[in-house]
Amino acid sequence: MESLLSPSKRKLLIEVAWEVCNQVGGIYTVIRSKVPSMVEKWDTDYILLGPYFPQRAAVEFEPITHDDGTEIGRVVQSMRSRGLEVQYGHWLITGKPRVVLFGIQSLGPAIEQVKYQLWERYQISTLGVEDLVNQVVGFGELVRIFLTELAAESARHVDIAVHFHEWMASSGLPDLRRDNVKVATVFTTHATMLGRYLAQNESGFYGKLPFFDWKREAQHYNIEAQATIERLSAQQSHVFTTVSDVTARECEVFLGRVPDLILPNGLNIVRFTAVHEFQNLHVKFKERIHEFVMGHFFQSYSFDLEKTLYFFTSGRFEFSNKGYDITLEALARLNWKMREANMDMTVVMFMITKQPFRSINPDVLHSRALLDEIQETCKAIENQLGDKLFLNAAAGEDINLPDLNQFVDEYWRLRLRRTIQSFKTKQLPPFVTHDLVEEDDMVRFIRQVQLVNNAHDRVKVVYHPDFISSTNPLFGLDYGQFVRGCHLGVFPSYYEPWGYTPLECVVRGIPTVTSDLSGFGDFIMQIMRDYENRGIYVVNRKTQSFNEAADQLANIMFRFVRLSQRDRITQRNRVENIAEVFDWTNLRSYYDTAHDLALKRRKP
Ligand code: G6P
Ligand code: 1S3
Repeated sequence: MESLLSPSKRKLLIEVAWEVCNQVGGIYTVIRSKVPSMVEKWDTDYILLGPYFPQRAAVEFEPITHDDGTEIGRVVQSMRSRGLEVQYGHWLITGKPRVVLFGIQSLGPAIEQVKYQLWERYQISTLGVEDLVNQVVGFGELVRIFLTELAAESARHVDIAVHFHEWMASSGLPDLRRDNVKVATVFTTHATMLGRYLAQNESGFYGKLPFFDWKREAQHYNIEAQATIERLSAQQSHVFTTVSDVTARECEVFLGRVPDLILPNGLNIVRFTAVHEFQNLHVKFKERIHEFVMGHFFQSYSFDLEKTLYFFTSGRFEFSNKGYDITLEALARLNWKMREANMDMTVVMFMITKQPFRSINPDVLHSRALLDEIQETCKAIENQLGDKLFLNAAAGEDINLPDLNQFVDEYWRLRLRRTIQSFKTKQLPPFVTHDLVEEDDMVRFIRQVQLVNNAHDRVKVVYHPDFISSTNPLFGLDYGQFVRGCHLGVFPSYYEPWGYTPLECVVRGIPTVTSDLSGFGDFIMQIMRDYENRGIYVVNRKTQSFNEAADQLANIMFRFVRLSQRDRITQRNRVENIAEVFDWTNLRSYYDTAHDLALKRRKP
């Protein structure tokens, strides 16, 4: 198709998302990691729009305080002069793009008129909706005002493409089309609202998919406003896209439009020049996980850390969507297989998610502290012994090694004995690290499959109902470091439009399990034949029953446990080698196509 655009016109790209300078979930990762490669192409003709939350923005936003003479700066001034709160500055991330953030409250009572019009024009009822929807509608209106003014001021000499991410950014999109504002629009849905709810609540979701009545289901789950904004945005954008073929099927049913394009998600990948560097990091951070494991388990019993593998899963608490159920079921089968085979290996599985809790379990904290004390005492004994042995060796005539006990003070011996005594307990190591506000499905399932950390179990479970951060006293690692220290990531999701978690393993050289119902798994199967050989295992959840898929997963893990250390090292090298495929410098081209197409469609 030949471009109909005037070659002399400048192009401007604007991306709009609720998660600009406001981290909530996966979309933040998409936008933020993509920025460097967008800036590389668009330079200063790339701007992002987001909501303004002062506390969140404080750490990642730097205002532009002078008149920069740009069309964006002028529109910002004009909106401010009408009493609207508009922040304009740089997002302090790699690439440092310009951003415009809108203070939603500054719309004041005008929000009521906006909501009335949503009803009058599109039959979107926002009566009695949760506050988040009200905020989203306010944000959408401010975005609409901004784009309308910008187009009026500059569309004669600039071609403007606007990319909206999710319904939370796009409630103003239908009006932009209705008013024929001169901007080309792309709308990307990163998951459908209805898909998220129905996959979680309707058994056999994929089989029933073609037969769902979107409106009835939206009413049933009380998400009619959200689902309708999403549907209208999909239908009224010049170009409609989603993140995977898996989600594209839902879009057809729930949003009434087949996506024009699929835009797979990438990361901004920085690889080490020396190949062995990431392997060294694995060892370094594995040591830190060892420390936690010693504190947590060794008060009850011990096992050989040289023969211990760390598996983990991580994600928001959508119990069956994220495949936590099948993971636990498969682990129970793995435990049985390992015991039957008389294996001396141990697998420690970390289930990382976020659930309401009161505090870290005091016993877990206490045992961690006691372990630290044992370590300090050992260090003190080591120093004392070393010094005295040296003196003795230098001064003495006897060339044989003396009895070392004589070099350690009674005080240190007693202290070590006492600490070890209070460290030891007859109780089983807890399988949950925090005091939960209430018992949840994870706890119930762990009990049901009896993975309760008995001494004879080859598979141990640590349920950590909080995301990992470096301030966390149990690990003292950030999420990326924790991933590096593990051996295998396990993410056999049932509902996952894309799924960054397996990709986050791949780029750190950690093998991973995904599923063919996740966008990432589906994509890898399309682009690579020998993915398993490269350390990416895909569980078939599309055509297998829960039971069959659990068996497949148990077998995958059992094979992994039987790999030699040499095999594991080779596999880590192979998986890390794939990373570049997912670098935005490669995947940006999908976005480029979407923007070009929107600009072409807008023109005629
Ligand atoms: C890296 C290091 C090796 C180490 C190995 C442990 O490859 O370079 O020195 O032996 O990790 O691997 P493992 O799979 O047992 O944690
Ligand atoms: C969504 O975030 P989620 O975890 O709620 O968007 C992500 C980015 O596209 C995607 O990776 C994920 O699968 C979706 O579910």
